[in-house]
Amino acid sequence: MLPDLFADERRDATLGPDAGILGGFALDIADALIAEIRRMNADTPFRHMETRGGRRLSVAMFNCGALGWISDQSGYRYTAIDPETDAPWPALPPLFRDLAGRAAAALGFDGFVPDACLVNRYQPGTRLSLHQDMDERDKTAPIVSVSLGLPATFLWGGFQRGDRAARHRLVHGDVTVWGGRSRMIFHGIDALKDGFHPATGALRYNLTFRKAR
Ligand code: MD3
Ligand code: FE
Repeated sequence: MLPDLFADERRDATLGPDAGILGGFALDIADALIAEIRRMNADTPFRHMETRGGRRLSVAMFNCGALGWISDQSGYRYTAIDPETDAPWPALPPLFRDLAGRAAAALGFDGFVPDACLVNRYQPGTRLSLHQDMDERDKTAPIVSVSLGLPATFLWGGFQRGDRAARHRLVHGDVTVWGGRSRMIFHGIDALKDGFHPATGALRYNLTFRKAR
């Protein structure tokens, strides 16, 4: 798999089996992706969800697509209705769906059609501690993520929380794809460093495309 991954100066990298970084894969449409985030955010606020234990997530989030990931006092789950607006999540923009399908196919996952897109917003200091993505019914589908704005340090762990994590830099326009044997890897984002990016200011956005059901 991925015979040409190190073929040129692109920052593509394999992370593990069935997982890779596609350096700059979304760079040509990054401005359009950010415009879609801002358009949807006009009606659908970013919010800091709470964990079952009552802790507030430092990442702010909203969703688009048929289903959205939420966390509250009852735990984690996917819902069709945004509990904040009592309306369906905004539709998945065709540009988003097309990008996710092309990125998945680049790693050999053909026919990926996401039904959920989590939009994460990081401010300086925001972190996402090591976790597994376990709330999706179909664990055979890959997950595609898109980094926009400020750079971040991605933590790539093992199959147990205590496993030592490798660190990878993710920058504006990078796309990552995770499936197969890497689907249940512990992963996270280190505390975001202060900075300014011309496309987003002092923010990092991450789009995470999933097949939730
Ligand atoms: C590796 N988000 O929303 S995306 C998440 O940058 C999440 O906002 C991070 O982890 C972010 O759950 C990282 C990359 C990612 C997503 C899912 C994975 C990496 C993954 C699932 C399995 C292994
Ligand atoms: Fe995750």
